[in-house]
Amino acid sequence: MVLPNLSTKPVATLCLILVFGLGAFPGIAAAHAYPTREYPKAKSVLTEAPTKIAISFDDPVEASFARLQVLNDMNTDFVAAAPRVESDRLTLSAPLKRLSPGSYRVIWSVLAEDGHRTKGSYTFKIAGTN
Ligand SMILES: [Cu+2]
Repeated sequence: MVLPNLSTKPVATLCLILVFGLGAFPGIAAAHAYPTREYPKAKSVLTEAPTKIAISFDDPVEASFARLQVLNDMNTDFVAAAPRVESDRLTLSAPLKRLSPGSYRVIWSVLAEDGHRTKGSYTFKIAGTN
């Protein structure tokens, strides 16, 4: 017989650390959503401007509580419409306005189905003369 031992699972441990760290009630923390894939990729240098941004997570995310920004160095947001969750329920995406060569910072925040919010940011570049 195999008894489940949550304390040996990194995800569950992380979840508990975050729950206690934020002072939230200690519930059963099952499924924080963390990114598994990003487009454009973090720290990538693109030769053509992407027309959309997409981040996939390891657990389903709620569209209505998702936030997504793509900021240039003047803090102008180039996300063209409210982000939506694709049919896989894991991928958050949004169309982008026309991006010029330069550096961009992606800032995201999502609510997983276990009610826990995760957030993060990363940068990418578009090569070219600017
Ligand atoms: Cu969680």
